[in-house]
Amino acid sequence: MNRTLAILKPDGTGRKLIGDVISHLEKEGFEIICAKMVFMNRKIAEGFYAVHKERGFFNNLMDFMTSGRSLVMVLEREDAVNKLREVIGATDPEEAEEGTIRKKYAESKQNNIIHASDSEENAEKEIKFFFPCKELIENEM
Ligand code: 3AN
Repeated sequence: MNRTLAILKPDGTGRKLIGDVISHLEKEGFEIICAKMVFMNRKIAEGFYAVHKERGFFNNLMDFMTSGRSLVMVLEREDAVNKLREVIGATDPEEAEEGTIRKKYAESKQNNIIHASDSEENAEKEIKFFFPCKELIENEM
């Protein structure tokens, strides 16, 4: 078992897709370990997407990520990082495979509904970014 971070972005929450997306993830065998609604301010969005700071789309991405609430989730299953990337599909919904979350729901490369960590290392960093405290070690409590 391992864990990864998913974020249902403001386009997903705004379009009332929370239930559909969670249901899709549960059917794919993911368990929700931790979840919270976050209305990101600029500082949080910039911190989370710091690796993209030099990219041309960064400012638009910041406007988008601070435009509404996001649902931030820690998900668990076997091979969680790779499996979640597979289940969400390619960054550009037009290139995403049939049946993936982005293919089903996303409108554009920017408004692509959902984020998923792209490596084990980033999953660990991203989980700590949004859930820095002990709430995740529920089994040890
Ligand atoms: P992914 O989310 O598939 O890992 P990244 O990490 O390359 O994709 O990009 C992070 C986010 O930046 C994407 N989810 C998307 O919202 C936005 N993004 C990426 N590439 C573009 C682009 N060419 N134009 C607009 N937004 C983009």
